[in-house]
Amino acid sequence: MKKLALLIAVALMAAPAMADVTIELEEVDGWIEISYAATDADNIPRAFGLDITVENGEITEYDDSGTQPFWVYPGSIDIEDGDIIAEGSPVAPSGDPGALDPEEGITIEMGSLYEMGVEDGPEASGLLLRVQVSEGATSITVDANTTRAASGVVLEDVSDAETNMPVTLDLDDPPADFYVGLVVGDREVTQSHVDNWNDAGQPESWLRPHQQKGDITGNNRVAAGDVTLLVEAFGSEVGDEDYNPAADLSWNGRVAAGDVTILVEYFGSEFDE
Ligand SMILES: [Ca+2]
Ligand SMILES: [Ca+2]
Repeated sequence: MKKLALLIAVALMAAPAMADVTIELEEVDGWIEISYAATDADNIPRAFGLDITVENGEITEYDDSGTQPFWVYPGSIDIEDGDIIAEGSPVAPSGDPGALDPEEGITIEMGSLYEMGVEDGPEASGLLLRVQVSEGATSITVDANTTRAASGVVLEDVSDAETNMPVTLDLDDPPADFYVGLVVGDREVTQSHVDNWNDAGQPESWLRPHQQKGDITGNNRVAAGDVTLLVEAFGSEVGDEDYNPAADLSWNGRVAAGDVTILVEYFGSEFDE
């Protein structure tokens, strides 16, 4: 009997405290995504009041497109004759009671107009908001804004959720400035470009608009010096000692015939800047 009690005690200690709602932070393509997940699909979040702070930096941009329908923003929504005429912003105005000042961070307040389970209603998990932070930021933290909600999350049954907050994501590497959809020179960055860029050690050279046209040296001309560097790296791929990402004009992780073709096409070009 004693042994069983001990086993149960050990099992209890090993099990993490069960939160009703967990908040997650993840870096995706230069953005930091703030997501949530509810444990009980029958009692999911109805509203959030969250403070987002950044260590050694600030939030420079946010984007609520394509996120879960928590888009009633009490601080800034406009309603006229029963119709929502402006959806406003998820960020509480800094003058609002309890809202963070811009130099401290941002406070978001989001609620759903609809009940769970109906069309346009929220789901048990999903994306809340994407933010970008300034270069050099070392971490980002999401915590409850207790002025708005005691625990930061109000559930469908109007109780305060148990959560895992505060949640912090360390940003050892500054957010990538080379992301899907970025246009560099004439080329739009794809996911495979981003993968190759990360594998190659995030080369600055790929952010130069003329590198993709054969300016390997970075002097705004495609000339003999570029040919020399391409020849030196020819036949190499990411991970090889002689792989030179600046010579990988096609951004495919290899310095090969395709890169020679590009360099030949632009050989002799001079660019303004
Ligand atoms: Ca050059
Ligand atoms: Ca290549």
